Amino acid sequence: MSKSSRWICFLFIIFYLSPCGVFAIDDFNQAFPIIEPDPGHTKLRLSREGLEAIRRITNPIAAVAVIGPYRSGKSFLLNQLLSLSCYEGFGVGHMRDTKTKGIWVWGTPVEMDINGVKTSVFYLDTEGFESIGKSNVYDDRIFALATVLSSVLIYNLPETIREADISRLSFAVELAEEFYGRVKGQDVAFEPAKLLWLIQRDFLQGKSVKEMVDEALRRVPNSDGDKNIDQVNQIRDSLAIMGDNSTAFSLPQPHLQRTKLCDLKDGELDQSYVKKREQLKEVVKSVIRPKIVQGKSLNGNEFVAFLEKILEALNKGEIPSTGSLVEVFNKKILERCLKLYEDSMTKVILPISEESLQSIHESSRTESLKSFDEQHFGRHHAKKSVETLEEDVEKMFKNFVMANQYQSSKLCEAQYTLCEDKMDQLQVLRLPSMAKFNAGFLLCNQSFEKVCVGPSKTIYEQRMVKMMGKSKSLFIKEYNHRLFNWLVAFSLVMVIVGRFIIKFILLEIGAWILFIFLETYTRMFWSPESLYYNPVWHGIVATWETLVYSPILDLDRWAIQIGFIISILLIYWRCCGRRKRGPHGPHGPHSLLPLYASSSKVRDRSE
Ligand SMILES: Nc1nc2c(ncn2[C@@H]2O[C@H](COP(=O)(O)OP(=O)(O)O)[C@@H](O)[C@H]2O)c(=O)[nH]1
Ligand SMILES: [Mg+2]
Repeated sequence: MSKSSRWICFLFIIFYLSPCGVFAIDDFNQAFPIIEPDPGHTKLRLSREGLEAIRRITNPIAAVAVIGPYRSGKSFLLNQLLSLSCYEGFGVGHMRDTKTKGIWVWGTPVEMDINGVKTSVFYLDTEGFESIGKSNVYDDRIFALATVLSSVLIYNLPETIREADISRLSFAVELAEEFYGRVKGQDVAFEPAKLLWLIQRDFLQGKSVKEMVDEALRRVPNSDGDKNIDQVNQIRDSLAIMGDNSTAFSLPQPHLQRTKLCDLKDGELDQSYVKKREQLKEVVKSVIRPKIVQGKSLNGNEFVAFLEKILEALNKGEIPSTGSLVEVFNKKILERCLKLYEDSMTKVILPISEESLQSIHESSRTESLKSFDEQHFGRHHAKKSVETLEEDVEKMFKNFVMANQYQSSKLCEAQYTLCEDKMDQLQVLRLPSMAKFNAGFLLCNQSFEKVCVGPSKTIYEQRMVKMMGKSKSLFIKEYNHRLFNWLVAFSLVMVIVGRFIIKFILLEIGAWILFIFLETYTRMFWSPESLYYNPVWHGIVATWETLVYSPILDLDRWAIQIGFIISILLIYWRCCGRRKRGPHGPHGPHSLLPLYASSSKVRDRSE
């Protein structure tokens, strides 16, 4: 980096850190812009200086905004209300080139005690309408913003009320219709501005200003069904309904010499004007209330945040619409209601059946929509917010459905694997038992029915049926075969036991019979399968089943232990049984079993 560029950087940083770089305002006794037009002069943007002036306020804030046609004396009137000369206050038309652009605020609020609440009242000046070269939408935006921000909206009219003025107020009407009447002491209340018709000149022609307003607001006959007249009539109706929310007031001419007004002191102005102006101040004071948004008054920072929100909504669409404002106000309520839905859904322990989830979703959704209905802003324009809530709820529900599906398949898969393992275990039983297999099969089925719930159940049920069916047919196929082998082995073992160990001839004979039956039968009929249809085989199977598996004894499990105990008993019987018999000699107590005669003979000989 070159030396000179380093210097430039340094100066740049110093400039930004200096007080003027961070907008330190020393004197708040001046007018500041808060809203400016963007270069295209269609949308609005915030102006930092004015916001600084508002931010520092800690009291509840109220605002008085003056709207009306361009050069209708708005700035002059505001100066009069603030007891400021044209040279100190808002720039008055004829003396300065720059006319008010956007919305301006007088930096020092007027402190008022409103029902015991110390309130800071800001005065807002607006750019007038009916000026050339700008889109109407721009005027509407400024108008809408002033309507929303203020607690008292002074509609400054140099002449009588015209149709154009009434239709211009359609936004205020819409707003009032949307937000008015929802002020039920809930934390969602939003009070629309009080409208003050201010007729500046003596156009009353003998009527009182109230009469004039009433007349202006009376429906005009529309026999031709002109759409425009119809629309204005509707606004008239609505404005008339808002009756108690609007006041009418008239001000006479301050002085005949229009251009010299700024140089005249109070004493030089028309005294009836001065008197009426003071009355107007009192009227404003009597109707003004701190701005209440969602149940609470706003301090400086909150007021600025509110302003930002409104501006964003008004700049959003092509035209400033009540709908977009309603959306802004409903945003928080919407979030709350969505949370309500979410909370009641997260209470559900997943997985559950699809029908149950659906019905919980429906009741939670209804509850959430009901709560929104009780709290929301907007009588006619809340539809969009309701749609958004419905969409969000549906989106959230989809996530729950997916989570349910995932949990369900996780659980069913685990249970399926468990059953599959169990079935595999039952396949390789040491002592094949149909009863044990069936019991395991049943248990598996039952626990699957109990554990596997949710949307994956059907598909896993099908897999289970298939797997279990396969496993069962495999088991049956193997069962007879293994039992046959087992019985052959068993008969041979019994032959040995009967002959050499317990030496019980009946056992040996029985074992031989069994062995011969098994072997000859299969040899005679060439296949062991034919044996399995034989009733004798069925008898054998029944006996085997009773022996091998019963609710009391599972031989497959205890076979080794039982075999071990029997062996011990046999060995004991063989050794100790003989010794005991020894002293009695040949005449000792005889065994109850028909033993082999040879063993006693051998003993005789040795004796
Ligand atoms: N005759 C008359 N002139 C006024 C009145 N109020 C303001 N003026 C003059 O009208 C011109 C425009 O006033 P200004 O306050 O700048 O109007 P704004 O554009 O609505 O803010 C100035 O020359 C004022 O002196 C009034 O009540 N009567
Ligand atoms: Mg002005």
